[in-house]
Amino acid sequence: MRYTYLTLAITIMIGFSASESLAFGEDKAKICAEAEARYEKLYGKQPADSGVTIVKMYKYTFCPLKVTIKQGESVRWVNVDKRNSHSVWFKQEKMEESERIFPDLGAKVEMKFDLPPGDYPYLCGPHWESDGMIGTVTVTK
Ligand SMILES: [Cu+2]
Repeated sequence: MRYTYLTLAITIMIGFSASESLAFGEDKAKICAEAEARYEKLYGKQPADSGVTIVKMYKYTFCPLKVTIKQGESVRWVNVDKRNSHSVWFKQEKMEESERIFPDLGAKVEMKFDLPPGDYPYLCGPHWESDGMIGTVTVTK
């Protein structure tokens, strides 16, 4: 009998955390779909320059959350929000935080990655603690 109660309790806990993370994932997917639409409205449909991957900053989210680039390529962060400013900060790499990027047309941060292959997590200075605004750039050979 005790075993049954314990199993039930564990099942409920697992069920709860699974639905929590699912809701979170769906939310981010929806935000990023909106960010895509915003970007297209602001900048049109033209493809990015070659060797440049674009990350949109929108509603406390980096979209896409993770990007993979080749060593020597660049990432351009564009704010497609309506009001908030954001930044790009590779804190773990002991790099300086970028300036705050406001949602002005053409405002961006662009960085070329000559770093060794690996995962480089980064933060938005004003929103990483409060809203979990965190992204990753993966550099490959
Ligand atoms: Cu931010």
